[in-house]
Amino acid sequence: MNSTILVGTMLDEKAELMNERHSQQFLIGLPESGKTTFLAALWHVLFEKDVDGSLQFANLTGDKTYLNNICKEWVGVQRLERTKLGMESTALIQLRDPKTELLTDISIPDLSGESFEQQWTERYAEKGYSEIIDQSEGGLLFIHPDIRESELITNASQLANRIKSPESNVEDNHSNEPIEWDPHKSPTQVQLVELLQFISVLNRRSSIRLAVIISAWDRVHENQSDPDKWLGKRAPLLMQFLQANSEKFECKCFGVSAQGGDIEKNKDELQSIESPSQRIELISTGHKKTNDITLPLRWTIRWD
Ligand SMILES: Nc1nc2c(ncn2[C@@H]2O[C@H](COP(=O)(O)OP(=O)(O)OP(=O)(O)O)[C@@H](O)[C@H]2O)c(=O)[nH]1
Ligand SMILES: [Mg+2]
Repeated sequence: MNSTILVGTMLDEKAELMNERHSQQFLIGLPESGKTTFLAALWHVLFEKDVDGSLQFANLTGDKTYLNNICKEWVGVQRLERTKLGMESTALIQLRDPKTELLTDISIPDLSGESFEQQWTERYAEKGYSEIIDQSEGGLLFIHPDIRESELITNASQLANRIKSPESNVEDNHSNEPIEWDPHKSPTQVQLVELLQFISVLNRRSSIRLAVIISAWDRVHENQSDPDKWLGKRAPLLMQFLQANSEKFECKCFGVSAQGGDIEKNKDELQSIESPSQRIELISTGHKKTNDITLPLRWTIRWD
């Protein structure tokens, strides 16, 4: 672990002690759920230190090329490349809390969404992933608002009643050819519950903090000030799973627009904002909107 101390000499002793702390965090989510965009915006805010009260960058061990590259594209409102299997990157970032002067190292690997999809489709987790999860104190689960919806039980029973009724014409409408099961087409929330079940098994801590990030929040038009309500309505299975497993997953929900808008439609508008950190919007239920994208991490590393 890098022991370089970047704060003033009066804090050296304290910082050295605090440097002992390392917090592994995970970042999970299906393909295109907003993980890399979030990481790019987070790196910008940590580094620029231009958002009041936000966590700040103190030091970094490892290669920062990846973080710098995604950040440069994010600042320029460019479309970020999809994270491919095998090109995932990890860096050890030392964070400083300006309110308390505490320091901690965190590592948050940016994994490809495909590696998470594979856990559902092939029921297999890579050894490296298992180790990260086992060592993690907490993490961030991403869900994009354009989710693949599930049929609700209430709708399913209506459909069943229609099929049963003698005047039903359901059978006439479509062929009765069974549709072959394709795990890729499963509802988003079903796949996410499976990811969390993997984590329950792989992580041996009695409890971990899980920040549920509903990304691209600028696309959300219902319950805009209430991400908890959005999740309960649009992903009820996931919400109920989290409530039923609240001893393992201490959970908090955030609506986050890391990009600030649509990369095509709002490009000029986004580019004209002088400070890129001002594009970011984050909301949690019962709190005001803020630009501080470090809040979920502050919560999962238990500095809040
Ligand atoms: N409107 C809007 N779109 C966003 C936002 N954040 C991400 N997106 C879009 O969501 C898509 C996926 O974003 P990524 O950050 O690449 O997602 P990812 O989870 O890293 O995807 P993989 O690398 O495939 O696992 C892209 O088309 C982004 O432009 C946001 O805040 N607002
Ligand atoms: Mg990515």
